[in-house]
Amino acid sequence: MRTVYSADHLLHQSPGELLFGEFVPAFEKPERAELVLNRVREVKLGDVIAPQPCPLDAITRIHAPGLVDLLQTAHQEWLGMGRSGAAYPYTWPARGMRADRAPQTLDGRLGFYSFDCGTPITATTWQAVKTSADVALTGANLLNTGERAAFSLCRPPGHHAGSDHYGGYCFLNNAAIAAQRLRDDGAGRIAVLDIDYHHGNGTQQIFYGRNDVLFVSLHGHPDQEYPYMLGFDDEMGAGRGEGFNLNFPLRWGTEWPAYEAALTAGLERIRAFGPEALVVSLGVDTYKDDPISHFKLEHEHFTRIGAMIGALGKPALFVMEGGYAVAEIGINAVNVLAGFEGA
Ligand code: OKP
Ligand code: ZN
Repeated sequence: MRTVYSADHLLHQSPGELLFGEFVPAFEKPERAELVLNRVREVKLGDVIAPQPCPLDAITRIHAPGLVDLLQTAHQEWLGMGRSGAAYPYTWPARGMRADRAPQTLDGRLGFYSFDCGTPITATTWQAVKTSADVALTGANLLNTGERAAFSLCRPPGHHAGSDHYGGYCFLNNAAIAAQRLRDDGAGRIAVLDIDYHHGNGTQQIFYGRNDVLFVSLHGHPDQEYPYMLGFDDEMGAGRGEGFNLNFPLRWGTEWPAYEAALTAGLERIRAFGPEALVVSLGVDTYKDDPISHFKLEHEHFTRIGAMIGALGKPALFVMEGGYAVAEIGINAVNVLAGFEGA
């Protein structure tokens, strides 16, 4: 399969994040995408192509204009206030506060449109974020031209970004933007399968009221794991979307047998839904040595995951999400893709 990649991802580099009260180097770093790309080339997965720049309206199909505008302008405004470094939010709306209107000040808007402090905006973040969405859209276009599969090597990742909020290293929801593109280009039903270790709260929120996009996610249980406030198994969709959201929260220490059982059940629901195509939020932070995660998958299990997805017999767009065991991220991610192709 072909890989869509752009070096523009290097334009986003987080200066660091808070971890247990200390400011530490960011886990989500540029090396991640470079090492996945190296592995794609090493195993000769297929051609590596550049993204086509897409108009902004593919993004505003999913995201609020206020969020998109903030991502584009926040850092310039930050500098204009005499500040340096990256723009971080520090105050967020809580229950009972005004959620019906965005604040006017930059600090107000940074908090209003985000849900954590681990997702800083630098001077060149927007270019990286916009190109990451283009990488996803270009992958969707490959499926539209009849390819059975494509790999969008997105960075920054996207599945935590909701319609009007960013966070969790994510600014725009690449997988959701791609799924919407597939719908807009004629697919009646699309399934999004999220196998990143963390719950794809953004993707769930975006499609929660819809029955044309099924969301299925396997992830660390929100009783134990980020993002803590979404991803429980009683979240099944709302209104017309009822029955079209399916979460498999799994406990710390989850090993292959329990993971395989959940994936089998998730794929069964996708099969019953009968989508024209699948978008896979491909995070490999389920790996046993991931520094911020607590599942126990090994290299070979990623191959098996790919084969199980391939056995659905549907076209699939793989969109890169997380994975922080950097030395092994290429092996794990490309094992899923090779497993899919071998199925
Ligand atoms: C993004 B993706 C460790 C705490 C967790 C946010 C995790 C975001 C994961 N510093 N911080 O789903 O891989
Ligand atoms: Zn993750």
